[in-house]
Amino acid sequence: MARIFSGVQPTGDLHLGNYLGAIRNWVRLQDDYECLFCIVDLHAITVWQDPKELTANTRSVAAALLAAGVDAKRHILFNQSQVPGHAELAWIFNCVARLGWLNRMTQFKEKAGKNRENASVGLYAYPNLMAADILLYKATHVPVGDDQKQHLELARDIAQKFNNDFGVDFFPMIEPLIFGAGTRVMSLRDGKAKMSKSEPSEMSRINFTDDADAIARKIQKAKTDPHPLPAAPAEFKDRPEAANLMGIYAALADADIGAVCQRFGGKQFSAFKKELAELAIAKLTPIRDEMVRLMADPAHVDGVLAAGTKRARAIAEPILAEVHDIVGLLRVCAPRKC
Ligand code: AQP
Repeated sequence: MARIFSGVQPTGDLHLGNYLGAIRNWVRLQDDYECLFCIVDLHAITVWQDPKELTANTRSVAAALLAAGVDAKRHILFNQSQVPGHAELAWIFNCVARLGWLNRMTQFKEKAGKNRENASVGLYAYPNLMAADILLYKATHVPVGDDQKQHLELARDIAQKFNNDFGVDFFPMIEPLIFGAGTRVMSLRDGKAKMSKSEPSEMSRINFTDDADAIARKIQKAKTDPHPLPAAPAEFKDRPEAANLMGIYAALADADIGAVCQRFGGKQFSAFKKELAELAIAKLTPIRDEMVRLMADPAHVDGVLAAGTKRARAIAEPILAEVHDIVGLLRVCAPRKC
């Protein structure tokens, strides 16, 4: 079975964008791939995280993933910092990747903003850590959203350069798994901005933790435009909010966007929002209820992560030991636990 590595940052509550763009697809991949699902806490700290919140978010993201259908018995669920091999391989990749490659990364430019001098070195080197996440397990497939495509290309370049530099055929070429509908969910307050955990307005996103009332309220208050709904996707131009809400409906209903436009085209937003809210509540509240149940037992969630960590380390250790040998790092002690 081909191996998949997927990551999510514990930077806040998971939201509908994470669900439709990533997690729902991860769950669907579980029958066809051997999966490593990683809560990437080392990536999270590339921007400031309150330590207590980071710990709490790591647990709640684990609970959310389990509630959404991640099967931690068949697959591996763990948090990145517990497998030190990630940071170690990332350092080796810091020495393989070229500055010019990182300088081209658009996400760094977006996240660092105008005050680039004040961004952390970790934020700049983030793509090298992402390459290490994947290659530490010799994963061959990575489910990615549009926003991560450039980082994945870089991971491929790093694998290739490592193999060339050391004259080995060690790291596999990574293939992206790109999904269709629902890959990019936008803010409920601004159809041009991505739905995001770190956006200050709670009204911009539907969280996994939202109950039925909160979901209905957020959809009811979602930004719209004054026109009736488009009857075809071709009419989405200059109507980002309509495109977003109808796209969310299509993704939640597993329906074709054209069919959704045909059904609601010409109707008012108010009637459509009612149906969208009902659908979102039907799909999301069972996940929320299960998440609440899991969060009431943090020791159980920690236990799941501990078991996953053990299994992740068991895969990573021999791969990292081979990397040491290839690079020529003298091993004078018995292979240590990574
Ligand atoms: N709005 C979105 N639409 C579709 N997919 C999304 N993802 C995130 N937001 C959307 C996908 O979810 C996976 C995990 O993302 P992440 O938490 O690791 O990082 P992110 O993309 O930076 O997510 P956020 O919510 O925007 O977090 P912050 O605010 O902390 O930066 C990824 O596969 C991502 O594509």
